[in-house]
Amino acid sequence: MQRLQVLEMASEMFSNPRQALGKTTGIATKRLSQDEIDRFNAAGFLAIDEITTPDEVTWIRGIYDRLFAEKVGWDKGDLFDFAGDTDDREKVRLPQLLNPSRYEPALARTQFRANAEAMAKQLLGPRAYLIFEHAMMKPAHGAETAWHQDCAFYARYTNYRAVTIWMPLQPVNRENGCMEFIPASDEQEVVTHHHLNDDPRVHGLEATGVDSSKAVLCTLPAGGATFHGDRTLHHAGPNLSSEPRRAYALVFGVRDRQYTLHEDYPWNRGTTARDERARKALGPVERSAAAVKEWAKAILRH
Ligand SMILES: O=C(O)CCC(=O)C(=O)O
Repeated sequence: MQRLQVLEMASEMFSNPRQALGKTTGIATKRLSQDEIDRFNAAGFLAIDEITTPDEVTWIRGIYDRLFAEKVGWDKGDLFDFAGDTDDREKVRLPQLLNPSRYEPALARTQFRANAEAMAKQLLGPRAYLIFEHAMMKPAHGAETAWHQDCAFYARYTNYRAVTIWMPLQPVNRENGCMEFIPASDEQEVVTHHHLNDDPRVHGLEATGVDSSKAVLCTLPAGGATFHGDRTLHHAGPNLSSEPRRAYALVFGVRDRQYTLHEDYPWNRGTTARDERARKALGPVERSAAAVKEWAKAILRH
């Protein structure tokens, strides 16, 4: 067992997200109450009205708009169309940017991140760390984010138990596409998903047969936050307003063998337009390291 753990840590070092996304600095100024933790544990989601200061939200928003205006990350596959399969960065309908702090390192030093990490540790335990970030900019009149579980996006042998902390940069409501969750839906395994439009080149996934009659809509002020687990079914409606809906999400995780995704599903085989660009962007050394990592995961987590 000990030997396995050592090997597993070694396999992670080939592309350690802790290094890629930097260390969280800064001191947390907010924590979840016991009542909030209990509500998250019971329902698989939570909403709070404030995770950082209004000044910081304004500052992040300036950076956010610049990163999307400059279309950073397109060649690496970090920027893509969540709802389409276009290879043309000018034709993206629902832009999503992965790991924005790679393109603006100041985002790694926010109060949002310090508070979110402290709260994630309250929910997942002291070993929780930032595994991933993303920003989804839903343009005016932009499409819905279909019902899904985040774990459906994971590749085979991923074994995180994760919490996404999603912060809107303006007030969100039913009109501009706030988040919605199905209570206790995190108690099930990954459900069947399919690519949007049944097109395997589209990144976005949709869970099939979701009964949304019990969905809870989470309206929030700018700088509020929702929290959800990687198995919680969630959705955000279309943006019917005339302003973009900006959201920035941090995903924290801990390794958990019970959460290992053993199957390669038809919808997570790495066939999207984004995957193609990401593969092309790798140099020979990175490509070999990724192959060794996949091989090590397959042996260790089988
Ligand atoms: O921002 C959105 O519309 C959806 C975000 C989402 O699904 C997530 O952060 O897991």
